[in-house]
Amino acid sequence: MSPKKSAATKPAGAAKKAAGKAVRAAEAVADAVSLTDKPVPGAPGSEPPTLEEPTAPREVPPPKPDQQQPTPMSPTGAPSADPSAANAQQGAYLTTATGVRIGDSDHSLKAGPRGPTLLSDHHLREKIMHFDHERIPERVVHARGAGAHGVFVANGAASEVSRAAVFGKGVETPVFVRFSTVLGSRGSADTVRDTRGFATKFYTTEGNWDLVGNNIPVFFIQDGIKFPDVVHAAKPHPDREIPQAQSAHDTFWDFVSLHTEAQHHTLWNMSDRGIPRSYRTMEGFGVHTFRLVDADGGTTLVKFHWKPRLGVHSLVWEEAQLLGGLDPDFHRRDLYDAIESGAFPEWDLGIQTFPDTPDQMFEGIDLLDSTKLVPEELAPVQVIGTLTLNGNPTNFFAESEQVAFHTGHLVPGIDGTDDPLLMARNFSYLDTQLTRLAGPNFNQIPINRPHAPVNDNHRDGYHQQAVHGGVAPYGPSSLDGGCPFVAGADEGAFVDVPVTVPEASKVRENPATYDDHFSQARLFWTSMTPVEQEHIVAAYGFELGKCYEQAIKERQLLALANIDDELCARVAQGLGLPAPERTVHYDEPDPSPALSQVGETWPTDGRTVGIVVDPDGDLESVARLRETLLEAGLLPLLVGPHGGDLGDGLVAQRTFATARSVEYDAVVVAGAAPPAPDAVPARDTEAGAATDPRVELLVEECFRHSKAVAAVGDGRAVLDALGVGGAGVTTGDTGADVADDLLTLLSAHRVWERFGTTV
Ligand code: HDE
Repeated sequence: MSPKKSAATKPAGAAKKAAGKAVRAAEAVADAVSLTDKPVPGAPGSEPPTLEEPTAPREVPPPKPDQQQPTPMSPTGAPSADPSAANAQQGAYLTTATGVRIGDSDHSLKAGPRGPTLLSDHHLREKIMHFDHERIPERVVHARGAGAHGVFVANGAASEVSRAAVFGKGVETPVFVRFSTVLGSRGSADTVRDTRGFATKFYTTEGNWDLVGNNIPVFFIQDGIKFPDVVHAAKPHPDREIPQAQSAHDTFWDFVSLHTEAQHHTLWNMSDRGIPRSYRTMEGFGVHTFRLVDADGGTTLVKFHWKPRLGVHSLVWEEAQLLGGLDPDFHRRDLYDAIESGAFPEWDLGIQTFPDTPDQMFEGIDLLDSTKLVPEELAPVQVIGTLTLNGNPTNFFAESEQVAFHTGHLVPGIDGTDDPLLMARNFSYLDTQLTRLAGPNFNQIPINRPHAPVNDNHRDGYHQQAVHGGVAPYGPSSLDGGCPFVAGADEGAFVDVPVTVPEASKVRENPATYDDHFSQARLFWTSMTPVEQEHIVAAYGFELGKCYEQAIKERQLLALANIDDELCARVAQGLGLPAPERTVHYDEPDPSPALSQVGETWPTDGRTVGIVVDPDGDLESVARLRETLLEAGLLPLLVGPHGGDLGDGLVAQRTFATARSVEYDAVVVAGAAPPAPDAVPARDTEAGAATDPRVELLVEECFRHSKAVAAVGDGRAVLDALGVGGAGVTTGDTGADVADDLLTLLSAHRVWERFGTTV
């Protein structure tokens, strides 16, 4: 059964049940368990700072409870004796890099207070030298990302088709996952329209397995030799270096309109999949077809899918754009905060299985063509285990930046196929780390160290961490007792599958099946609901509208005509251009309803709710609502006219000045707060206005973005004044009256009816 369906049926009821349960809990609330003091995620350190500068030497504070470090392993894969502090700084005193205590790090050594700085100041030179080299080259693609620690627990279902230990029933494997955007630089915004990376390193007992996937199941190109082309086209223009982290520019559309095999992936990018709500609400895909090998050497072709337990959800375009400025760290913050507050993100890992036939085709779909997906209706996704992310990194650079993934990191029982895209990747990922991580020993960096014994006969090189014994790192050898020895299949060796390669000539040529560039793009388009189609039309309108060259827009319209005439006509209309005729003909594909994001309900864990508070209003109702939402696993944030104490022990986490709608999945107006003193008279308020205009903006934006809106008590007057009502708006006397509705609305992610299209 499709996990989408099974997950959907469960949460639908579950969300309601949770809501009811939460309200009952809140009714009983007050004096019993108080969650009021539950910390809001995001504290910068594990201890609150003192007002005065601390001067008494003391040990380094521990990491925050939500943070994990790479498991301490030796560079050669042996468990390290020293636990959590193994990699962290030591002792109470500031030292040089070689451990000598330092008495002054604020003044350089000079010949007198006004004299020249002396070259003999080693501490100055070492400090500056290290600082000068703190940066390493960012990834050429996927530079912007964020990672987390977690665990993968297999349910045993894949053991039938793969001998990999990681798939054994109940086997728990530590993992590190890194999510990323593709195009932007390391400091670019999280919410740009782009494909997202979803890379997982499994530290299995048989060595590391990396599943380096994306949140979109198809890719722009069929052959890896085109990768530099598509990336050069999508990156900022080489002359002006603009635009940053965008596909809305001429070179991108120039390439994809000429290289039409990119049209399917591009359509996914133009859909809501290109602007995820959260990393936690993205699917992940291995994209290529892989080959699993069972204990008897039997093989099965598979595609890997990550299914988020919270469902697949997206931003709307205006939110994505606003967030780019208001909170460029939106996705990484969401991930870290969810983990810190215990709303651990979860995904089921699933496989679609296909017989390993000589032609490597399934139902007419070429399994070696990464521009094609296999609809779940034809090959259901079978769940083989669950991933839970439960630890934030302790140090971004050491972990998320230095983690090195590689498609060639496979373990016995999991193998690749001859997909020419995958084969180029197998070269590329090794090669790129050589410069990015400065040498061949990157697997000895703590986050990359395997949790399996390493005995590789590789020696020396930059930053060698191991102290290898012996004299015979070669084979055959008789010195060192002939160690190390190669293993047989029954001793856990990775055995290459003897796949038959058909007799052929060496050619630079694609198979004929690769010529179909449009049928699956159409499949995706016809699988979308009207509201999703509307978003796609708007996205093309925006992106092509940003192009300078008319010819490029016209050429892309030709491609759209071959996907769908209505899509083409609507985009053309927005551009003020005629819609061309279709030129490519193919069999009408069956839609795949599993590709749509709309129409189900999902758990609401970790969803953010802004509660606008009037300090002179009903604070008891606010306190109860906050506890109800916390009980239900959400993150309520109180928005007050000022920071600090709002009365009755309630503390503002946001103010009218710092809050903006895009941070919240829903908003509750729990009082009619008049304009705060910091509302700028000329811009923000009119004399005598009843409500702070920033609160009005908050409500209006939430409404426009089809989010749940609630008002309680005097807050109802604010909604009335704004004319906000109808579907997805819930009101009541107190917080308890709206809590159930709010959770039900949030479980559908958005108030889809409000978009004005037939869902
Ligand atoms: Fe990548 N890709 N890629 N890629 N890719 C990199 O490796 C490359 C492709 C993906 O969080 C680089 O370590 C080539 C498909 C992710 O560290 C580089 C080709 C898919 C990440 C590279 C592809 C991906 C990368 C840059 C075409 C989805 C981020 C830095 C043949 C299935 C991993 C690095 C992380 C990163 C090359 C195509 C996913 C340059 C040549 C298809 C998630 O090696």
